[in-house]
Amino acid sequence: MAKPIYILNGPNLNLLGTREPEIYGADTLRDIESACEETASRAGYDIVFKQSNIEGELVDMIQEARESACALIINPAAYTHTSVALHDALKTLDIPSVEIHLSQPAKRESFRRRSYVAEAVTGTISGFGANSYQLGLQAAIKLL
Ligand code: CA2
Repeated sequence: MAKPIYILNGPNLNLLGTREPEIYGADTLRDIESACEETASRAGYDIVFKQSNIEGELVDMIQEARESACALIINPAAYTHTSVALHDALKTLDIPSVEIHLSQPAKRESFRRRSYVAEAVTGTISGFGANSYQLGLQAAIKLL
């Protein structure tokens, strides 16, 4: 049995579907998880889908993925723009890794233009709403 694909979500993404639908869409994180489960299962993979508001917990999840995952997808949310800890953890991975964003940070405030994560992952997908998760998953699966 193949190892699962880890899909990690950073701070405030547990609030998806409740506020700012014009930026982040109307889907809840649970809706996104279900769609990812379906896409992954069609390709023969299981997923482990997690969310945390705590930077250190996300570091622990990435470290767990080193042993337990075949690929990692991450929406680091606001930590994208601040976290050397996530950058360092992601750099230790020997599996495909994809940074994803619902919105297109490059079109937003200037502080969102810097990603500490982009330099540590295989590739980035952003700006497609909830579909960014599907595209990220497909990109990772292609690499497996
Ligand atoms: O577009 C994305 O996916 C982001 O990672 C979302 C982050 C933001 O800091 C990044 O620049 C881009 C914010 C996630 C906050 O999610 C909320 C969801 C509903 C209501 C309020 C916040």
